Amino acid sequence: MSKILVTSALPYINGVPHLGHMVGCLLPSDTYARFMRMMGNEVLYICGTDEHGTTSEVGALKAGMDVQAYCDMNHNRHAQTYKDFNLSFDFFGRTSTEENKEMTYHIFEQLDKNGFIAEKTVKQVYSVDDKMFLADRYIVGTCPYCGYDKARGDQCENCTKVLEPTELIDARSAVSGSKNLEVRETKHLFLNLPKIEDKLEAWLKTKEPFWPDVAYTIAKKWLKEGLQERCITRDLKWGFPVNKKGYEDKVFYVWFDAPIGYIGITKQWEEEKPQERNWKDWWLNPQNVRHVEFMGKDNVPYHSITFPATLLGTGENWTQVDFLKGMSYLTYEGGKFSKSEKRGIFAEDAVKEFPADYWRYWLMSNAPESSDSSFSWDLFAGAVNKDLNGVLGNFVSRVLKMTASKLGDKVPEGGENSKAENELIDVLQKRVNDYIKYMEEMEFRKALGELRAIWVEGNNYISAEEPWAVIKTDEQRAKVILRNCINLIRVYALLSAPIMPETSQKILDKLYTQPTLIKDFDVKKEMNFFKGGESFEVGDMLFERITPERVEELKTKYAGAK
Ligand code: B3M
Ligand code: ZN
Repeated sequence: MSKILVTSALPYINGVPHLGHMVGCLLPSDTYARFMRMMGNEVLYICGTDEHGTTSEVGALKAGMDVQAYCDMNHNRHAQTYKDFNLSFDFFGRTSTEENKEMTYHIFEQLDKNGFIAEKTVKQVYSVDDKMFLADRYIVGTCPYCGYDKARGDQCENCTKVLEPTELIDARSAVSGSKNLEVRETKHLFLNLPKIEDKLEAWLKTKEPFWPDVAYTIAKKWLKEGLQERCITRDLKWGFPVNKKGYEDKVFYVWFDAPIGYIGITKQWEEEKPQERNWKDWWLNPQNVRHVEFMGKDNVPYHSITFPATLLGTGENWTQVDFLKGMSYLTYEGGKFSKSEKRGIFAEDAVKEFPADYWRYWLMSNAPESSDSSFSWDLFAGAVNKDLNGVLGNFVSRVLKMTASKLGDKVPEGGENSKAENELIDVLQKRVNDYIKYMEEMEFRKALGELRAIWVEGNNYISAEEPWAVIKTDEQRAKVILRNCINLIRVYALLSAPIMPETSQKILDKLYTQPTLIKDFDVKKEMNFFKGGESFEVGDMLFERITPERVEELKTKYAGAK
């Protein structure tokens, strides 16, 4: 048994997660954590809300709330949504805690002591009326290139030109609209990445054979372009006050303390049961822990360069990322999800429309792994109707109903497997091996393709063997077929568990049996689990069809303001 530390990128507290966030890191990490537990590993699965930064301050201001209260409220909202999606975190914490503050202070002190912190004076826009320095994107004005009047200080959304805030015409604060802006000098602390570059490159080399292309290419590109010093402090009130003389009125930059948050959150987890848990077993134990990180691809540079460099700079023996799974984006009906335009379906509404497993299945089958993928209601309904209802659901209900009505509510006994069963077992074993291999490699689309194919094998088997016809002339043979089908249903439930945990449990309940590990999965043995005589119940259908009328309704409902 090995120790596997699974982390999902920490969602920003002020955003409402949409399907893209769900499939970008949360669902793949959950699927992997569940799968690895079922393979008999000791898994620690950590996530939480990323709470610092200007966006929280501005969000709270707009909501007319105190920042802490605003974060408390939004943290609970995130936690509830993830619970509704059945994410199996061992702990869902927060980055704004005392635990994370201590961790951030410690790491900063080590970096400073080892000479990796530089001090610099920079020029920045100050809003006199808001009494704060403004981050580039909180300055708006007219784009000097295209004349768009809502261009942000970092980029014009209209013509995509990258801007300096000082280039904007008629610049004003996005917080209050005030034009009373000045350029002021302010001192900041920088992480001296060029000084850690050699160490970082050497470390990255040790990861090369294991890292997926996306992550490795992005990290290499950054190194090739040469690393620059990165500012790790901000002139804000909301955040951890900097623990260095002369900087007490500043706070750490959100991207400095957010990844440290993985560790801080693990400390929170320890504090729930200090006798049993120790954060150091996970974070200061690189020889015995495999750390797998999930994130959207825009987060890759921070996790492959900045954060590893931060940990390397401490000179301490931290557990570093061993495998980094970066995901591309999901679009909504070919366009962007937009909260302000109410376009696209957000996670908290999604689970009100359909059970979590429908989403989990669709999103993982269509995970944007090598390139972006698009959500559409037609595709979603198609997969639910065809794969879930038509193949899996139909097989389960057909087999159990037929057995109950023709032979009673016990697994049929007696008789021996014939060539057809032996062939089925061989085919399934190959597919199961591939499924397990793809899941281990986090090739989710391929894994789900195999899972679907495994379901289809059952349908092919029952169609070819026709127990409903055979029973008229050879009841014993029909019993063998149906017993195999019932065993197959259990196999389906076990293999589907990481993706559809609720459905899996429902199926096992119908068979009055418990979940088990799937390590060294021997199909022949598993197909002989029910030997005959065990009880089962037909119960309800597992899935509901989505009608074309419903699809049209949903399209309209989530199309957004036109
Ligand atoms: N909150 C960005 C994001 O949600 C950021 C991730 C932090 S991971 C340490 O995409
Ligand atoms: Zn422009």
